[in-house]
Parts: sequence; C-alpha cells; structure tokens
Amino acid sequence: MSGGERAWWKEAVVYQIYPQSFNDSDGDGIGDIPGIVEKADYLDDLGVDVVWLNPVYDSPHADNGYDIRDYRAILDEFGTMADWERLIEELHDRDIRLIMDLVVNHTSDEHDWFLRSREDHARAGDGDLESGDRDDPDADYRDWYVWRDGDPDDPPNNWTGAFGGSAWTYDEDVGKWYLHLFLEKQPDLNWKNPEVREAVYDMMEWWLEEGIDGFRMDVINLLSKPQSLPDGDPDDEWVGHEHFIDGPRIDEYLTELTERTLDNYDTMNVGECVGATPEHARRYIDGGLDMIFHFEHVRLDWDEEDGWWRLRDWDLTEFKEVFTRWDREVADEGGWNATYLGNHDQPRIVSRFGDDDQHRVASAKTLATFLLTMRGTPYIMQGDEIGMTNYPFESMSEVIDPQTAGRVREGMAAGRIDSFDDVRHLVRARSRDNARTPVQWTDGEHAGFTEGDPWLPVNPDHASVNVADARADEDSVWHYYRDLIALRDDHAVIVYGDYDLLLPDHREIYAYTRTLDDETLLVVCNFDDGTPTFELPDGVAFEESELLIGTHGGEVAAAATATDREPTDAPAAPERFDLRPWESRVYLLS
Ligand code: TEU
Repeated sequence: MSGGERAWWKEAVVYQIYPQSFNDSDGDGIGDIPGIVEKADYLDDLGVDVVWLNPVYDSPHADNGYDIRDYRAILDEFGTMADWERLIEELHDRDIRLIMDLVVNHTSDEHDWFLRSREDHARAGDGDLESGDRDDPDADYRDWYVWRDGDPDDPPNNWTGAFGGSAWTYDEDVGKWYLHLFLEKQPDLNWKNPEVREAVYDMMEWWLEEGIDGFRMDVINLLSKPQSLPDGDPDDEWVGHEHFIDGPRIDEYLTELTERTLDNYDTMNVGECVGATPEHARRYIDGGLDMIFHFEHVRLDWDEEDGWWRLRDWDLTEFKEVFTRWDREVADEGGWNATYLGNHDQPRIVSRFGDDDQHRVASAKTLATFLLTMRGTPYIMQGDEIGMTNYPFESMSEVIDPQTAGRVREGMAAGRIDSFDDVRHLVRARSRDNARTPVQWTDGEHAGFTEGDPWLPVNPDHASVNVADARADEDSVWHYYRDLIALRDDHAVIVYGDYDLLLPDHREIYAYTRTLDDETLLVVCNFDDGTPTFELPDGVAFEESELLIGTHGGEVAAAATATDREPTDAPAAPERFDLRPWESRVYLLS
C-alpha cells in the first residue's frame, strides 16, 4: 500500500502553540496555560488533532524557555502543574492530543544538575567554589556537562555558538571551560555519561505517565560530540557543525532514547534536526524517530556566501526540488516527513513564501493548500491560520530574540554595519520575533491578547488581520484552513497517496498528484502574482473530476481564455485552465 503503514500521527494535523504569545488570561502581558484552556474550543473548531506546546517548564527564559531550570515544573508566569493538568484534560476531552517540547541537548545554567556539576568540580579541588549542601554527598555530577581544562584565554576549540561568539565559556570559580552550542546560559549535557541519559529517560517517563502523547525533540541531532573535540572549518557560519551535527554516537543515543521511553507508549515524536539530509532522516527514523524537521527549504533565502547577512533570491523550482527529493528519499523509502513552512524560529510564512501585501489572503490560502495536501504530517504555527504577517521592526529596542540581537551586536562589533538602518531589512525578513508576536484575536486593544502590556509588541495589522473578523468571513484564510483540515479526514488519498511532481521546471506553478488505489488528487498552486495557464501533462488519466477546494471558491476562471479573467460557474476543467494570482485548486480525479 502507498504511504506505508497507517498511523494516527500520519493522519494528524499539528498546531503549534507558543505559550507566551497565544492568549493571556491574567493580564500580565504574557500568555499562559489557562489562556490556552480558554481557547480549547477554538482549536476544536479549527479541527486540529495535535497540539505541540513550546516549552512551558520552569526557566529563566534566556532563550524563551529553551533553557530549562526544572523539567518537572511549570514556569510561574505560565501557571501551575494543576493548570497544565486541566489543559491536557480539556484537550483530550476534545480528542486533541498534546506533545511537549523535549530540550535535552542542554539545560539552563540554573538547573540543579549544572549547579551540582560546578560544585563537584570545586569539591574535587578543581576550583575555588564552595561545595553546597547536598542530599546525596556521594553523587558526582562532574561529568554531566562538557568541561575542559585549559588556559582562560584559549578555548578548547574554535566552535561557535548558534547565536554567535565562542561555544565555550570559562567558569572562573571552577577553573574550567564548559561547552554551550547555544547561549552561555545553555550548557550542553554530556550524553556520553549514562547517568545523564538515565536522568533524561526518567524525566521523559514522568511526562509520559502524566498522559502526554509524545515529544517534539529540540536539536536532537546535536547530542553526540566527538571526544577529541576537533576544530571546525573557521569560515563556516556555525563553526564546528561538521563535528556536532550527526555526531559519532547519535544513532545509538536515539535508539536507546526511543526504546527506553516512547516505544512503551502510543505516541508520536518529531526530531528537530538542523543541517539534516534525507540520509540522516532515514537513519533516525530507523532508530525510532517518527519524522524530523529539516531546514533545507528555510535556508533557500540564505546567501551561499554571507548566510544570514544577505537575502538570497530563490526560485520556485528550487523549493519544489527540496520537497520532491525529501519525498522520494524519505517517504518513498518507508519513512515519513513533517511538512512545515514556519515555526517560532522562522518568519511568518505569508511574508516569506507568499505575498503579505496585495495578495495576502490568496497567498496564505495557497500556502495552506500546499501544507495540507503534501505527503507528510502538517504543522501549523499559531497565527498562520489567519495569515499573520511579519512585524515592521523600526528599532533595535524591539528586537528581543537572542539570535537576531546576537548577530546584530556581532555585526556592529566587527564593523560590518553601523546602525540599525543597515540591518532593518534583514531583521524584518528574518527575526525569530516575527512569528512570536501575540496572536491577533480581535481588532481591539492589544488584539485581544492581553489586558496588560504585551511582552512583545502586537503587529499593527491586527486592525484587519484577526481571528474575530476571519471567523465572521466565510472567504477568510481561517475558513479555508478549517475546510482543508476537514478534507484530510474525508480523503485517505491526501494522507497516504503517493506524491508525483508535475511540471518540475515551471517557475510559477507548483503542481503535483497524490495517488492511492484508483483515486488521484491533483493539486495546482500558483505561487506567484501572474496569471499562468495550467496544462495537465500527458499520463494523468481519469474519467471524472471534482473540484474539492480552491482558494477562489468553487468559481473558476473561464477555461483557456487568456483574455477573459472573469470568474464563471463553468464546470471545473482540470486539463487546462488559467490561474488567477496565487490561486490554487485541488481536484479529485477518479
Ligand atoms: O532551534 C535550533 C536552531 O538551530 C535555531 O536556533 C535557529 O533559530 C534556527 O537555526 C533558525 O535559524 C531550537 C529551538 O527551536 C530554538 O527556539 C532554540 O533557541 C534552540 O533550539 C536552542 O534550544
């Protein structure tokens, strides 16, 4: 059968909730768990099957929760464990599953494990730090993180952190260096130490026993670092990545992790794998992951030479090539893909892949068409279901995201830029804060997100882009998402059908078929503001056709009359038709 074995997580539509920006229930300007509970019916109405919740754990929030201080506690601003229990109950009552973020490449430097690790080095005479009170004086946490001796002026190797600067910080009190592939406040755990792995599995087990339905695993392909810590190519944007991405023991760690925890439950998991290839994906899936997030399509607009620092013009044919290759090399080989266009680390999808100006609604719908009819489990970032756009950043004071702030600071220090004016276009195009601004519920004050001062400014376009208006308008992006989600439930071909690309060289149209048994889905998306004519290539045979859904409703432009663009109620003609700007259509052929 096509599409491999059936599984609920292949059929599911996942909705990503970034808690601090979703809905604030108590007026402190920060979204919270009771705020999500208030919107449980909203999620149910939209029809999503799974919620992926970004980190809600106790954390000093140096990296918005990806720096965890206590894996088994909820951050005060987000609520309590009782609130969380209420959330999972409300979701499960509506048949919506919940997956949590698993961040175990690193912890916060305020995590008890790291505090103990420092203390134990001190106790062993490695430094001047006083040993604190300990429940278990025999335990030894020295080897829980990646510590190295060395001269305070000379880090153990040339690796850099993902957000800039060296990947090493010298701890004066301990008299050693520790590794952090992200911020100084995010020390990397030492996965070579079996005690670390056991502690992680215990924690995962604890959440699984709480009833969660799986994990999204943060930078999971970075867990294994080579013992010798070799220098990386100094010219790379992330120096050392060839050593710590897909490191020497990664397969062993992933297999052990899934066998010891997830395999004993009915769960789904998705590994975030920066720098991954289809070959990596196949191995990780063999090792127990269900699917991975790769980064190829979200790197198309990075410059080959200057990376983040220059916007690259990309072509639709490259975009098609990426998705087609991943389908052929992963899904056709018995694996499974995760389809995403945006998330909390990426700009808004309509601003990046669509047209957030003149064709905001049509292009947001076309992106939805692709996202929800491609072979793979689709992930919707909160706010994309109403076509939220990038934020019009005007000054450095608005840039909170440590990645963007770090790069701009480094650029200034290196003399690459003089002022914000020199990077405004890059911040606007790339800042991770673009997708982190509060969800726009209404056209009212702070978009109805909070009664206080929002932690991140609300996008001024909430006057016209908001949930209340979108729900009241049958032609809105929101209704279109809802209809597409519902269609997936009715047509197995959308989930399990084989994918075949049509017109690979067409620069405006992304068209493909999905085939299961005697049904074929024909998806035609105009990814541009022109009005191309679609012609069905030879070889797609059918007797009957039905227009299942289209960005411009059931009405289609008059077939094959280039001059007449007036919508008509003429029957859908899949062999040849004109497309309006950013128009998409999905036909069922049988
Ligand atoms: O992201 C991994 C990652 O590589 C991002 O840091 C980066 O934003 C990406 O390359 C896009 O440019 C994960 C989390 O999703 C992110 O929010 C965390 O900051 C990071 O890990 C550290 O935990």
